[in-house]
Amino acid sequence: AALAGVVEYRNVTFAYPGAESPVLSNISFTARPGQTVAIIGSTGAGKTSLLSLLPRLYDPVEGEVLLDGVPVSRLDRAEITKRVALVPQRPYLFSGTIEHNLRFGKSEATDRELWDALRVAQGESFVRDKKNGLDARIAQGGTNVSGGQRQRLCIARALVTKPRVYLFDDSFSALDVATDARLRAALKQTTADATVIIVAQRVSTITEADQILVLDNGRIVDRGTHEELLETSPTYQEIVES
Ligand code: M5T
Ligand code: MG
Repeated sequence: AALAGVVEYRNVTFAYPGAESPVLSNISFTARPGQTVAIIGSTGAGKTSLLSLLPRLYDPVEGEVLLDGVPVSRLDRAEITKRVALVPQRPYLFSGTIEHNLRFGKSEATDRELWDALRVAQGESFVRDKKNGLDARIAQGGTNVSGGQRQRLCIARALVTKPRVYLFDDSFSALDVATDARLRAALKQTTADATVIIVAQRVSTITEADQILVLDNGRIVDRGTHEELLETSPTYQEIVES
């Protein structure tokens, strides 16, 4: 099971280079293939920072992040990228066709695979509606598509790489509630064997997660399922009511 996709954060503390105080303190959790782990918490809590440590955008100052039992500090980024796809909070599209944007990171994907990914990401119909389909041009920064379309193209791009681990950083926030629900249902099937870590703003996006981590000021203050947290976590209750 060398390529299973088990993610473990072990006593991770992290500060940005040059910063005095850590933005993450003593973070520990495990996410296994077939599981969805959700991270919720107020703005600035450290959710994006937490995700950034797995693909080694930064390295922890203490503790370890492990992928299939191996500290990621021993893997190079290219090796990690084959197994881990991060859909960033501000998804990036570059100047080129939709096809170029989708193939970024996996140039050998077939057209069939691109359309399959678009279908799951709920992006099939708007690409079909474009006169040139996959050949339609995207402007630098994706300024000629809506925020929700941009998110869906970036989710499709991640699906095309068929990773073992998906990191979704607030990837559903620009979608209306119905599209969000359809996308998550389709994703659930497609990513059934993968490890999914998802940062969300809306509680409705994560009620079915196997484990929810409540992040506050860089610390995991509570963890459990939605039902458990409703009973035990005042911080979670506040988020639900907000
Ligand atoms: C946590 C600081 C940020 C905040 C804390 C990305 C980034 C963040 N920070 C930096 O100093 N440099 C950086 O490059 O770290 O920020 P976060 O992890 O982005 O928080 P979040 O994702 O929970 O917030 P949000 O608004 O996306 O819900 O003090 O200044
Ligand atoms: Mg963030």
